[in-house]
Amino acid sequence: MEDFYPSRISEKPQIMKRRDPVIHTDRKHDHEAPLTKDQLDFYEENGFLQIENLFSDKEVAAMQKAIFELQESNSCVQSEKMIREPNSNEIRSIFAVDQDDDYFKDIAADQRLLDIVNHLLGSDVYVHQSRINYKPGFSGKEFNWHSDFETWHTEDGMPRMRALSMSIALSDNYVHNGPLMLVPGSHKYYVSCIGATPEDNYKESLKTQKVGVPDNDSLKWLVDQGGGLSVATGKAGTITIFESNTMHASTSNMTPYPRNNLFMVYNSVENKLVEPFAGAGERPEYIAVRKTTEPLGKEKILK
Ligand code: 6CS
Ligand code: FE
Repeated sequence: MEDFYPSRISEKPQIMKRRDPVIHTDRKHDHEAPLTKDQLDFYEENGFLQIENLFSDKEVAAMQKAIFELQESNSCVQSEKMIREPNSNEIRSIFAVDQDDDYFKDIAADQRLLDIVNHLLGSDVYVHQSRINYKPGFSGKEFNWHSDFETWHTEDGMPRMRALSMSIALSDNYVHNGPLMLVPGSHKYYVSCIGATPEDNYKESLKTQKVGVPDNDSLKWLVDQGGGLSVATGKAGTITIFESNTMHASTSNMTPYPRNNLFMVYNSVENKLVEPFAGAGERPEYIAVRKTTEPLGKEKILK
């Protein structure tokens, strides 16, 4: 298959234009959308969107309890799906929560979320990746600048930009406890990164990402395009949707307040994974789903 977004191949970084729509539904049908025109315009222009109060306080409290229990019950468990902080034994991420736990499976298939995702991606969808990111107080370390799509394309073989992340804040995200930082408008460009992909890169990259991060000049260029930087703060329950190629990062958490988020990555069923473009073998199913790609939701959008 043609590589529309080459990366980690050339010795020089390169910035190219995005070659896919941001909203994959014909915008003539916006009146049927679960989002307002202003929300859709914001997402299309900035590459992310925050929504408050989609879940009730009771639902948010239940999710908080569920991720706390998972953290407690796994504190001594050794599993590949459990990523520890680089310099401590605290849990940084738990992957594939929607595959392993019916409660999270139901959240991923919540029709309120699917209505939005189906509209933005213009098709049926499945979960490409799910995870809880715990960023514990004092010890939670940063996530370097990256476009998720760059990794999913090179390491997982995701062909096109037709996926998005849905992040549900499960603690209050303040400016000071390491919230998500985004470069508004960066989703319109693709930074082709330098550096080959090491074997089993994910074993390191999920703790500290070194390959697939933009060079400083490219990042500055993206920020200088006018959008500056945005910070996705919000009370627990706030949803942040961000496009697969939106450049983002977060700093370490030096405060006593944990920053916990649940992530579901939805991919279009028309954009299923092929062979990884970096040629370095497939990542495990708990990071990049290949088997369970049946469309989610009660009413399927048939094409
Ligand atoms: O490698 C990945 O797929 C993941 N890594 C990061 C740092 N963010 C997105 C994605 O979950
Ligand atoms: Fe990311």
